[in-house]
Parts: sequence; structure tokens; C-alpha cells
Amino acid sequence: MRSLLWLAVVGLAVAEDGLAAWLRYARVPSASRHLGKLPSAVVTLNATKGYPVHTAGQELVDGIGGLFGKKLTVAKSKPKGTTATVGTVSAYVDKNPSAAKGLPDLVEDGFYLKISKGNVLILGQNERGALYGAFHYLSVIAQGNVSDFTLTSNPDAPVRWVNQWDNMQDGGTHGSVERGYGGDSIFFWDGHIREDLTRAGQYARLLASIGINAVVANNVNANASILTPENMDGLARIADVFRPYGVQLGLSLNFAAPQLLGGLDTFDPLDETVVNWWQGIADNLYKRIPDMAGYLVKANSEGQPGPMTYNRTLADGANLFARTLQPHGGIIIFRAFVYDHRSLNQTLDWKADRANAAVNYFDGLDDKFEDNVVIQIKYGPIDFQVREPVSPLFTHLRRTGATVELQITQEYLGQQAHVVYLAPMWKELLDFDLRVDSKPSTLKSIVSGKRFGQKLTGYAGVVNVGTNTTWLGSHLAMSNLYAYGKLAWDPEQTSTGILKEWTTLTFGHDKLVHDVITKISMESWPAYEDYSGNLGIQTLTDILLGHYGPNPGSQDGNPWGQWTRADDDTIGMDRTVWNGTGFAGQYPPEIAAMYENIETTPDNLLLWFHHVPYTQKLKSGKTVIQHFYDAHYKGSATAQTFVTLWEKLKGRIDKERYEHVLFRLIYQAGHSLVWRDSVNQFYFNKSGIPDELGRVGNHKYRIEAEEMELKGYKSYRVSPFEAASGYHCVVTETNSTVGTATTKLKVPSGKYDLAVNYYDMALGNSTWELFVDRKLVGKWKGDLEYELGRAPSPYIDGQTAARKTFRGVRVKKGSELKVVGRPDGLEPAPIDYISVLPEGTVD
Ligand code: GCW
Repeated sequence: MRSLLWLAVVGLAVAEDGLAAWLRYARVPSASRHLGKLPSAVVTLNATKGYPVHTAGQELVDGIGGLFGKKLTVAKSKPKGTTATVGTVSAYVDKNPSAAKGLPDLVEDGFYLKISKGNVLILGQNERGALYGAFHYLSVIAQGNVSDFTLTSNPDAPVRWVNQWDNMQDGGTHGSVERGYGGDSIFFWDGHIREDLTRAGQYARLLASIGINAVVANNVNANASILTPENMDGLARIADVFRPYGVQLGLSLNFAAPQLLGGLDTFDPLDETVVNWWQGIADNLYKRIPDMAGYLVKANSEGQPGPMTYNRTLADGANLFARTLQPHGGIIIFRAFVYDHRSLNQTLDWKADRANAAVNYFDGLDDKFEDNVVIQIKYGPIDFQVREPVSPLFTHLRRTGATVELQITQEYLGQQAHVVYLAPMWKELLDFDLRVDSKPSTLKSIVSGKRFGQKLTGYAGVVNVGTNTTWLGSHLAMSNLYAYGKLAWDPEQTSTGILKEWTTLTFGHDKLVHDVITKISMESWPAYEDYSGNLGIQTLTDILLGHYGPNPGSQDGNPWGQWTRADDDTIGMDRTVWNGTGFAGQYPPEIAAMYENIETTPDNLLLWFHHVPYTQKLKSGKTVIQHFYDAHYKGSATAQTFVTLWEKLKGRIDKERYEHVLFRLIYQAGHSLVWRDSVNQFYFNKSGIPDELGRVGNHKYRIEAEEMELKGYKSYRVSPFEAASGYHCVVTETNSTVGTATTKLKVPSGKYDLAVNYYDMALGNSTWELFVDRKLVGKWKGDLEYELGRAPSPYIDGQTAARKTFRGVRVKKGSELKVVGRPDGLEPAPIDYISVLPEGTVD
């Protein structure tokens, strides 16, 4: 059996399909040199199978086996030779009472490591801490650092949770995992808990290795049926596969469950029958899962029911659950993402502002919550945008503990089809000083509980992994999950330091691999911000559909409140107190004063706080509109370099992951141009102000498909207009007949890169063929909906626009260029334009 497991571990490392993520335990360079400095046996103290100390012993055996090819034995008592001893502090002190004095103070989940001449002592404050210590030791030696050291490590905050937005059932517009881009739920299928929970166990292992201690498995838009007795049994099975890794299970609740599931005629939180119903639920859950972490509740938000339905406060709602959990030791995390998406009106009310909602709703409640209530606050006041100021609500809760909600799933940030390394953004947020009472008050000091002294504080990360073997749908996106865990444990770590660790563990030790991944990753968030939304205007993605491609116009004119208030002359949200929505006034005075004044508002948040003319001068000296144009050119140019950088790694990492990443980077490079042109075209059209450098609207290498000679294709006006070059594309005349678009090239003879911009809708798999002088240059299918996990779309728009490039194609002056499009299903093989680019040019 052991040898089978052994093969399984080695096999994982060989397959490189991403499943093992950063826990590959791949052989370190010159492994045999280190053998003498490693333990020969593992001793686990008071280990019970199925609990973390036992798991830690197994990981040490598997890890040292994989990393160094050294086979360890597991012993009960002290064997001969070097030993790795792992257990809790109390189990260790029971055996060695005299050792107690030399041990450091550990907080819950903390660990102590002492490595000396191949002897390894790993002690946890609790079992989970011991496992964390084992993972930490393995990570250090996997990075090639096999030397003596002593380390005491305590987490910065007690709550380090992950939220999955998994639905019980497939379907709906958001799929089986809401805003998930890595496949179906690993937990649920067809309204039930999956029979096979292997992936759930593997997920817990990954999370434990980065210090995550709980997972809320179901969507905050919760289905009441999760609480049927059958599903509660299923949840207990999830808890069983989590338990060996010290990961606790949390549950999202539907506030109206007493009515929807329990058959009561009310869900009023102060009604006694409702209270009793929830108490019964808590008792039944804890009977099955005695170590359950607790609940997560989204109430009175985006159509979810809540206490306000009965004119009760959010505190009444949270306390209802808090009291039913108290006998069991659970906690309730109540989300601050409460706002009204139905009646906000931008035309009637200049002062209306969704950003104001959280502070307004929670005002006056700070001292009303039970002790086991935590308020979970998204980092910014709106919704996971590419740049937001830190939510001011963090400064209003001084008695009640808060967690900061970060989003690992890249909902507004490229949906894992674009590389965006998020640690630098999170660091900026966590390091931001909110100056409460004019004292240092960084966000990280608030969510660690240090600033205000609350006990229950920390981090929540929305991590929508799925059944895809890469977990998130992209190998490079996994650095975000890794960084999330690392920062929740210790926010002082640096973005580059975390990345270096992750890269070594994931891709090995090659310096060039490191240099390339570091460069791409560190440039990725600034690039994405440059080619999506600038100066605090938000991501400018399509907020009514998939939250993916560009669609600046979708922000305004609806009650969702993610407004830009762009008109022909001006843009931005006036959130000042003197003339605007008053949002700036929700911050402590020093910060409020900074944002109130245009002069002191940083450029990168200018349009978040102020409504200004497009000609407003920035601190950089540029106008707002020229900044838009320049940033979009700059960001998309950077995205092109990611491809060439990555290509340097050919042969230096395994083919499987090399190709997988390359495919996405090529796609991203193309889609970044779609972003650039859509956003620039939109604001040029609105403002009428030309680009000083003459780029916007002038594409000299471009041949518009609608201007080619068409047979079986017809011109089609795209909506939104900016999603097509020249506002039009071509589509086949019927769903079953082929179309051709032909033109004679006027360029001098030579080698060119030919780029075809087309639309890949999730309605079929059209085929396109590109010919030069009747010779086939290339052929491709419209099947991105299978290749990329990003939200599928049935429309011809900025979400489905894509580019296919053929490099170094020889053409002659007067050559015939022809695209043949074969529609499939309802997808009419749409083409926007073809660029004939002198080699190396991008446009
Ligand atoms: O960002 C929005 C998402 C919703 C999500 C909601 C929330 C789970 O578009 O899909 O719902 O936030 O955080 O509750």
C-alpha cells in the first residue's frame, strides 16, 4: 500500500497537470548532498489517524521522500538516528516536563520549529499548528535550504477563512460555482453533496499548507436546501475529509430558510418559532460536525432575504445565529456587503451612492453584536474593482471584530484568463493607514485585532476553485491563492518574497523561470489597471453580464450603483461632502480631508472621489483623457511582452504547463488590445477629444472585415459600438452557409504578422480559415468557451472578442487575403478586422 502511495506522489509530480500545485514535492537539485542533514525517522506524538498530527507525520514521509528520495520510517518512540518529532506543545511537555521552560509562547494555531543537525522538532499550539509547522519545514527544505534554524511563528489573526461560492445545483447564469472559472463544484452536484470528495480533501491539504483554517463550502447566495437532513449528512462527510488537515467547515445560510425549508410563515429573527427553528438547525449540525467553524450570512443584499424585511436591524439578524451557535462554540460571520440594488437612481439624485451603504447600514450597531459575531467587509466600498479605496467601515467597528474580504477568484480582474498577480494590490490595501483618532491605523493592524483589541478578526478570501486539475483554471493564478494564505498569516511578507517561494515550489529552481514569472507577475496588476479602468473609475467591465470584457457604458443608467457619471464633457463620482455624495466624510478626519480635496486626492483615485472635465490636469501634468489613452496603450503593450517573456521558458519547464500558460498569455495579449480599443474608442466618441499621439481611431495596418469583398458574409452593427473596430463586424448570412471575406493587399512584399480579430461566442464552434493567395495560413475553431473558464457569453461584444495571430507570414504586394468562416450552431463565424503588421508591430 505504501509503495502505491509512493508512486501516487511521484506520479503527481510527473503529470504536472496542476493538481499538486505547490505541494509537488519534486526532487530538489543535488538532493543527495543533503541526506545527512535530514531526519531518518518520524515520531508523531499522540497521533490519531484522521487528525492533523497524524497527517503531519505522513506529509513529512511523503515530502522528504519526494524532495530528496529519502525514505523515512514512522516510529512510536524515540528511534536511533536523526528524528523529526511532531506534535502539540502539551503532548511534548507531557513526555519531557523539563523542556517546558525553553519553549516560546504560541497563540492558537502557532508553531515552533527547531532544526539541528538533522533533528527536527515541530510543535504546534494545537494539532493544526503542528501540521502548519510540518508544512513550513517542508517548504523551507523544498526551497533547498537544508540548514539549522529555530523559528516561532504565530498567525497575525485567528480567522483565516476561504469562501467558496459553490451552488448546490448547476445552471443559472453563473454556473455551478458563482464567479468560478475553474470548472464545476468540487463539493456539490445536482442538489447534493458529491459522493466522491477526493478533491475536497486535496483542497484542504493545499489550504492547510498555507495556514487556512476554515472553508465555507456553499455560496453566500445560499440555497435553503443545504439544511435538509440528507444534506447535513453530506456536509458531515465534507467535514470528515477536511478534518485531517485541521480545516473546519463553515456554512452559508439563507435567512429565509425557516420559511423556505421549515414551513414557518415567517423568518422574523425576533419571532420565537424562528429562533427555535434555528436552534434546532445548529444542534443538528453540531451533532454531526462537533468541530464546525460556524456560519457566513449574506443578508438584505442583491435580493437575499434578511432581518430588514421585518424592520429588524442587521444586529438582530446576526445575533439570532450567534446565540444558537454559542452553546457549540461556533462563530457567525455576517457580511457588510449590504446595499439596495433596486432603487438607487443616478438621474434623480446626485447624492445617491452605493458606496455609502455599508457604513449607513451598520451605523450605531457596533456595540449591539454578540461576542461571537464578526463583520466581513470587502476591501473596497463597491465590489472588488481593480482599484478602490479601503472601505471606511473598518474604522467604524471598534468593539466588533472585522475580517477583510479579498477575492482570489478574479471576477473583475480577468477571470483567470488574464494573469493578474494580486498580492501587490492586497499589500497596498493592508498597508493603507486609515488614521483613526489621528493614530497609525493600517488596515492590517485593524484586521489583526491589534488596533482596537477585538478577539475575532482576520481574513476571508473568495476562492472559487473547481474540478479543473489546475484548481483555478490557470496555473499562474494559483500564486494568488498561495499569497492570500501567506498574507493572512503574516501581512508583513513581501509580494516578491511570496512569489519567489511559490515559484520554486511550483516550477523549480531555474533562475530564468524565476525572473520571467516575477516580471510578468509584478507587472500584471498595473498592466491590467492600465488597460481596463484608470484613475479610480473602476474596472469598466460589463457589469450587467459576465463582469469580464470591456463595456464602460454598462456602468451607468442602472440601479447597480457602479456609476462613472460620464457625459460628453465630464466624468467621475463626486463623493465629496461639500458637493457630492458625502462618502469622503465616512473616513476619519485626516483621510476625509485628503479625499475631499482634488489637490490631495491621489491621481489613481481621482475619479472615485471627484467629478471633473476630461481636460482636468492630473499631478502628472496629463489630462484625464490623455491619461486614459496613454494608459491603455501602455498596459496592452506590456501584456504583449508577457508572451515573448514566457517563450523564453520553452524547454525549461514541463511542456504541459508551458503550453497551458502560453495559450492563455497569447489570448490575454489579444484581449488586452480589445480592452484598449474599446475603452479608448468609447471615451473618444463621448468626449470628441483626439489622442495627442493620433493613435485612437487610426489603425493604419487594419483592414475592416466589413470593407472587404464579402460572399456569404454581411456587415453587422455591433452593440456596444466600441466593441468592434469601425463599429461593425461581419457575420455569415445564415447559420449553415459559409462566408468569405477577401481583399487585395497593398503592402510591400515581405514578412508580416497577420492578426485576425473575431468573436468567439458560447453558442457554437465556428471554424475560420485564413488564406494568402489560396494557400492556407491557418485554421482555428471558436471553442474558447472550453479552453478558458471565463464567463460564457452568447453575444458579439467585448467579452467574446478575441484575436488569432499568425507570425512571420510571407505576402506579396497584391496578394489575395481571404478568410473563410464556417458558422456552427448559432455562432455566425463573426470577424471584426484583420491587421497586416510589419513583424513585431502591435496594433
Ligand atoms: O461581486 C458580486 C458578485 C456576485 C456575488 C456578490 C457578493 C455571491 O457579482 O456574484 O454574489 O458580489 O459578494 O455577494
